[in-house]
Amino acid sequence: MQHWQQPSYEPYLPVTEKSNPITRDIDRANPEEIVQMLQKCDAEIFERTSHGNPMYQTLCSSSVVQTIVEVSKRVEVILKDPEDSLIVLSGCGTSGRIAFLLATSLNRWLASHHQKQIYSYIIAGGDKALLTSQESPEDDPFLGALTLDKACVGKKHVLFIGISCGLSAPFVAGQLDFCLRNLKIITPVLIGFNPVDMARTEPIQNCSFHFKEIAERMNELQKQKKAYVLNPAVGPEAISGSSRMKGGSATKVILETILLAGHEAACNNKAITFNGILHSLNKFEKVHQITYSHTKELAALVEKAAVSLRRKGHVYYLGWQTLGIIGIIDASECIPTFGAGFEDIRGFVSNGFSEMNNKEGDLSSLGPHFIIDHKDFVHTILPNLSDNDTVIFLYSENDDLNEVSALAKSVRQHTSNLHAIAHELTGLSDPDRMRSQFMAVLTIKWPSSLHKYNPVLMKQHCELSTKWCLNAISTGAHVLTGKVYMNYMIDLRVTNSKLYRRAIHILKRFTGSTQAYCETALLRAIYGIEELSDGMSSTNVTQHTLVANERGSVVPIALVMLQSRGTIAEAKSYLDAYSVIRDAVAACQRLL
Ligand code: F1P
Repeated sequence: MQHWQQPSYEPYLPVTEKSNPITRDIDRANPEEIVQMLQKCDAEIFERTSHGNPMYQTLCSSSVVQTIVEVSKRVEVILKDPEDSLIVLSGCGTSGRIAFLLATSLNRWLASHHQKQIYSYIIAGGDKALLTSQESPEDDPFLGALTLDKACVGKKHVLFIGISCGLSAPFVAGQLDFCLRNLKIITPVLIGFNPVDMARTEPIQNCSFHFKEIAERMNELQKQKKAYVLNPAVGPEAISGSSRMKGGSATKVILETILLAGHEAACNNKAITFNGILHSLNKFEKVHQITYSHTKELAALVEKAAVSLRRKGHVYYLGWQTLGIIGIIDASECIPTFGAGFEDIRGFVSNGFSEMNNKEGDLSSLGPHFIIDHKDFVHTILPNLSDNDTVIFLYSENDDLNEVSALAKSVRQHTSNLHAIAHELTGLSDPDRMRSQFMAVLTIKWPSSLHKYNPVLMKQHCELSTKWCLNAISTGAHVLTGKVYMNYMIDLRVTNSKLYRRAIHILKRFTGSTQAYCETALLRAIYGIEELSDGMSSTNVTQHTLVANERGSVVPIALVMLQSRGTIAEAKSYLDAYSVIRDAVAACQRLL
């Protein structure tokens, strides 16, 4: 049995919030060790057995595979009769971004085959949330239901897939509740990575249900094939609670398996079978093995990115097609996860918003966070680029390699610190010509046996592989610059109720203080005052998170205050003096 599966291991936390024993000392590891730890953590996604623990099912458990078969058949039915039908993929944060990526990619594929585009995506906070973290709408079940209601107008058959890795987001709970009230039209599917017993039970404001109640009702309805719950345990995240990592990857694997099986059944008459689904999941496991067989090269990129961040330089991902979008997503998630600055890691995609193809169109007028086109990079960033910055190109053999070369040439005039992650699919291109353009190229060669020249599958594999590489680079770089304490995201932004609870847990974990004491320290840090007024302590969590959204480093400040029994100003001065949060805490403890 895995250590984290034992009932006594962090018993009060759901799997998705537990700390992973593999990465306990990640903050003391070197780049190669970091990548090896991430490799092991990600391998847990494909764990074959739950080691006799009946509490957990895994991705390859027969009950999970069977549910994937059933849901794929629903997709097949809709694709065969697309009139008045819709498949909605929805989620918050990373889950919504994965929903967006899949819905837009598959709609594009359908359009290119002159078929009706039947996919739609919903992300809490709207399209702005694709590029920036908009976590407060996640707490709003009514907004979730309303957005889904609007999407379903005029439809007679809807397959709704709601994703909440932690089985926790009120936005998704509200949508699922809406589905349960409209089962004649909508079949709801819930994807997440906790057993239903561990779904969130915290009351939702102005709401008669909580997440667990909804998940339980869906579990019951699954017997009548009216609703489905897909919730394998894939193990705790490498950085505790950071569901952008395993949660996002496992969501991608499950959804792509379902949707591809549905498409192949509808378009190529390929029957959806248990073994076929298992085979597809095994292919994704192979993607994991192939990607992480490049540990040394990946570790070298982690190191380069960390050096850039340490020198107050930047990391830029320049990608083509959806690989560029994967880059933008990875970069944008560093801000709420590590308390990173917006300029630290940034992503750009060729053709910007026309490549994104998002519902709300070009968002570039909303400000610098929404500037994502390679052309913008060339105009605004390139002139000031230096060797302190790390530039990483993301492309595959299917991209316009002349365009890749031309941009590489321009970048080389400013920095030699230019790298690439390149996907070789057929081996028909001239890799040597491309290799000479970069300081180093991490070339991932895909055996044709894996995708049999199926372009959709090839693309999905390259995307997941790129996601793993970039998650490793951005996480590793922040770990090496001291932004993680053991395996906790200590400088998280406290912008919704889930993150508020996580912040208090982190403070309890490191100080051993009581819940009430930790919450008071957190509120002092959020409001920037030593003495809380009565009104402040009693204000609701939403109010606290709105204020926290405007403040930086509230958890590190609260932690140092608790450890040193000092004031806010003293805590801030420790943190200013030490860039590594663990060092700041150690220093203030030495003085006690
Ligand atoms: C949704 C989410 C995460 C994000 C952060 C806040 O989580 O936005 O994607 O990383 O943890 O919550 P979930 O509903 O998928 O569990």
